[in-house]
Amino acid sequence: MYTLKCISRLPLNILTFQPIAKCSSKGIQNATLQYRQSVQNVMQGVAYGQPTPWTHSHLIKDGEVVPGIDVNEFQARRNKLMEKISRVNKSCFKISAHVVIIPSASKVYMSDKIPYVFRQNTDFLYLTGCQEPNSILLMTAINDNYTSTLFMQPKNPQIELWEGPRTGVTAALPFFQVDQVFPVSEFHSILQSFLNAHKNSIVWYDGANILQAEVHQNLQQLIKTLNKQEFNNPKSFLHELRVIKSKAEQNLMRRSCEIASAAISETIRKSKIGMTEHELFATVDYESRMRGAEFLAYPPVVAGGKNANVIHYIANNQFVCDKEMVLMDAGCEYHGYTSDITRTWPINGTFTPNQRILYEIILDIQKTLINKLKEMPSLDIIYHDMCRLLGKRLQEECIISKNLNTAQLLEAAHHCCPHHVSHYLGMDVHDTMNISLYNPVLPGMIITVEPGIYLNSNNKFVPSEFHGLGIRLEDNILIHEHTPEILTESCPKEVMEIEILAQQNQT
Ligand SMILES: [Mn+2]
Repeated sequence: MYTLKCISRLPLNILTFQPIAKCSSKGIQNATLQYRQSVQNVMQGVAYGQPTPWTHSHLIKDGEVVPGIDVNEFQARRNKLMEKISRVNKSCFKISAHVVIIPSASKVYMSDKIPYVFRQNTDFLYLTGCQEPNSILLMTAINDNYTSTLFMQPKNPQIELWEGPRTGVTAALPFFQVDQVFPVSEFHSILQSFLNAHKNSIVWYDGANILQAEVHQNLQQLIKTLNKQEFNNPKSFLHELRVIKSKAEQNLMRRSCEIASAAISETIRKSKIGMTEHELFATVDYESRMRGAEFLAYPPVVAGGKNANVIHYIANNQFVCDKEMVLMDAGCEYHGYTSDITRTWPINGTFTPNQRILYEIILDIQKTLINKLKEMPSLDIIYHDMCRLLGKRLQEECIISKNLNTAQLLEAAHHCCPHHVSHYLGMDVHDTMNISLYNPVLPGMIITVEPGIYLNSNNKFVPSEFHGLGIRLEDNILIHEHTPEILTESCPKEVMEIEILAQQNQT
């Protein structure tokens, strides 16, 4: 059992850094029972740096480290990562010791003492559930023995008076159920001891992504003294784990998608001629938070009229006039899991004939692509299908010339929709970017399907009467063996549904 006394004994082990516990799955189960009891008995009086079951029972259940995710799941994730890393390199290099370093994010300030909203480094959060800045996770593998060590900012009444409680070193051990916890000030010497004891070990650290400047500098110094050229990046292994969502993650994603679907529906219902993009932004933000989302997952695109031709339009400061459409790309973050939806609707509640022709083309293409997911294609195949279908449908409606050959038609389609049609979705909006778009989709993956059309005044392929129109439809899909599950199904997109909804608040 992990108790306070256990920590005070630990320094005896530091220098050789022998693993003090091996995380077998049976060990995890036994430890979990003890963990829950010990955490409850010992730690209820401690102020934590994040919600706990006994301080925020409306958010987080007994046995969970963050809302919806059990402490076992975090242990299993760490073990799986270390298994992957040791297995691959055992066969390649015959090296038996590995050390993986994952820093947390640090606070970022917009001006003097005014922080941006803190967002934890996703990989660190995925492996620990720890929400605190300036912490570090260090994992080691010696043969088949794995250890996880957290380095936490120590308790400090003076700082905590201003910034709120820190979990601290003592409470972190039973709460996060890692093997060891030390103050962050000891990170460097403990790492050094490990590397001295295991001279041929491989150091895994994402040197391209500087999260804590001081830690990064120290690590670079260290790698030089070890005569190693560079770090090995653990990101691809982590993304291989993260791209497949567990049942707990699927449930959180379902809820994130439900919230954003309801918030966007409600925004369409409240919209009317003469509203500003800013007011529509405020509405979707409000409706998301009121349903339990922490915040919007990204600055939303709220584009009236021809502003929709700018793919990443986020100025959101213009009026939306009669006969214009609104393109809204918005999603929320719910307990660390994001949704990413786009809907386009006529601000006055009725599509013009040209708007409707284009809308129906995009809707049809989107449904075809979603249906195709049954065949478990790669996202790249879905993209090429979109380009092909877009060109074909625009020709059928006599919007693009029928005289174009196949290559010219694809070029025209690419001109009308210059972005990809899909990305992985999860804790990050553009999730697991190290996973190739050429891989076939697998059960447990969550992806977006988002065909669009943007006809700016430079577009020579289409008649000028279509210029200024911009439409995108985006849904979030959980891949299953036979039938894809549309997590954003409750957000309307049929022409009739959209028109009825958008007509409700017109005066
Ligand atoms: Mn998207």
